[in-house]
Amino acid sequence: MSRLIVISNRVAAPKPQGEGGAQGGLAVALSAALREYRGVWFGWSGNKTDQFTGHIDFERYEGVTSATIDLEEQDVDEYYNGYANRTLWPLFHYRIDLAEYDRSFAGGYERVNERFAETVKPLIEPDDLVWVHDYHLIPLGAQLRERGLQNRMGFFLHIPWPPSRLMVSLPFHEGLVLSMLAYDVIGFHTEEWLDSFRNYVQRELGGHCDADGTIHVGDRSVYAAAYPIGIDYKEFVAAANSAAARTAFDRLKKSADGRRTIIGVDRLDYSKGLEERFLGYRRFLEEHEDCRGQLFMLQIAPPSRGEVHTYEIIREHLDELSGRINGEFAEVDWVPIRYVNQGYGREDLAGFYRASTMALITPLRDGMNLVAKEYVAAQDPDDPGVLILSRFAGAALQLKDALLVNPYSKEELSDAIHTALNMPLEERIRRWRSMNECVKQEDVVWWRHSFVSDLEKVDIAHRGTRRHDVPSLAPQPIRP
Ligand code: GDG
Repeated sequence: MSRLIVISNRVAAPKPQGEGGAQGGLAVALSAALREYRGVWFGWSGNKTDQFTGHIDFERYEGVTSATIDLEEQDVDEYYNGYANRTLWPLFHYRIDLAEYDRSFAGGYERVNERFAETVKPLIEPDDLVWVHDYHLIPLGAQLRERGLQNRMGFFLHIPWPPSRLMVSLPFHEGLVLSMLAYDVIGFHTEEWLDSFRNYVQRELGGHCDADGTIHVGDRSVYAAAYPIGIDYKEFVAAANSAAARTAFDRLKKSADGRRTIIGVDRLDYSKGLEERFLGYRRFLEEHEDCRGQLFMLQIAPPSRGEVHTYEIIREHLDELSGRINGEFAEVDWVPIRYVNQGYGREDLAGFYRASTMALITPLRDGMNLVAKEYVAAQDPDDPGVLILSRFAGAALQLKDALLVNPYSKEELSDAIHTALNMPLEERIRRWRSMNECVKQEDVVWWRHSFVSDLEKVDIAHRGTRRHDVPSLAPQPIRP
């Protein structure tokens, strides 16, 4: 069996129990996928260095070798905080109003991708499968090909692919997308993101798409498909049944004092629709005076990307908005929103999910959303809670028995909370069973198998040794 070389921006190899914390969805999913693999996970350590040397730190835990490098401050500013999180993240989440285009960001992004390519290449053996993850590393495949790598290489995008009309607002967008054609397989979470990608390739690059999923642009061909990511179902159900989860369950139930809980768990990010969620809940409190005091919202939102200004702003807005709603509706013995900016261990989260009458998961745009699946997996089969889910999350295409809502509509959110509160047990069980079946079958192992087996099928001999002259994302201005 080939080894698997996973390359992503950050590396979070599985840690001993008790070192939980707020890992992102990608980290959680890949830890699970790599646990069984004889593989290497390569990426940035999260640390800075004065001078990039290409030194790699190796660590081994539970069969996974992690290989990490430190980056210079300028790299982190331009590549991570810059192009990845101030340009691509907002653009790919349809927020061109927040996207910042700066040539230095694009230059830093290219430089760091080159540094990754230079450093990881010596670790890759001829038979290895290479699997690159997410928007931080789109051009890495082309950088590796330029250095002569002929291995089977796949790329998975964990966030949405934007409609072409938005994508073209990115300067030198063609260069970025052409660089993706260096991979053999490209994966998206849903057909919707895949369609947008195909549409871009046809409209902007003059490519064409075969019915079998192969995309052709000039003499290059790549297979692109949808592979919806799942959770580590077994691990999460075990977490939900652990002693720590029971303690967390009891803690929440005790403090709820007979009141029902609406739970939300999200990285503090504008794409997660937290402001709109609070306003929808506020509308509910306004419209249903009789329900005040009978329920409360627990919003867990560990801060992320604190060095990016838009994240400071959203944090301030949410502090202010939650305070305002609490001030407006609270009683001496009841506060409508418990807004918590810290992370919890996975067992704790599982216990909180199980203790909650409903989950309100309403991103404005989300590649998939793993919290929705975790909520389903954590429920008591005899008395499950209700999932209210944004129709703009990738997960909505699989979890059709959730109460699907438009997260921008306060009325829809309010109505859905009311429906969930009053949903009869039989209906809750029926909806939950169908969602649970999907979360259980299409788990992270299924996701990894689907992607990796398509990558294994790539016929390298047929592909030949392609050249990849990729236009720069930050060409220097032409001087007279
Ligand atoms: C990206 C895409 C896609 C959150 N708070 C705590 C905590 N978490 C964990 C959750 C969940 C993960 O973080 C969040 O995953 P999501 O999928 O909801 O969102 P992103 O972080 O934005 O992930 C997303 C994902 O990649 C995978 O492809 O689904 O669309 O945006 O697992 O449980 N974990 C702990 N404590 C917390 O307080 N332990």
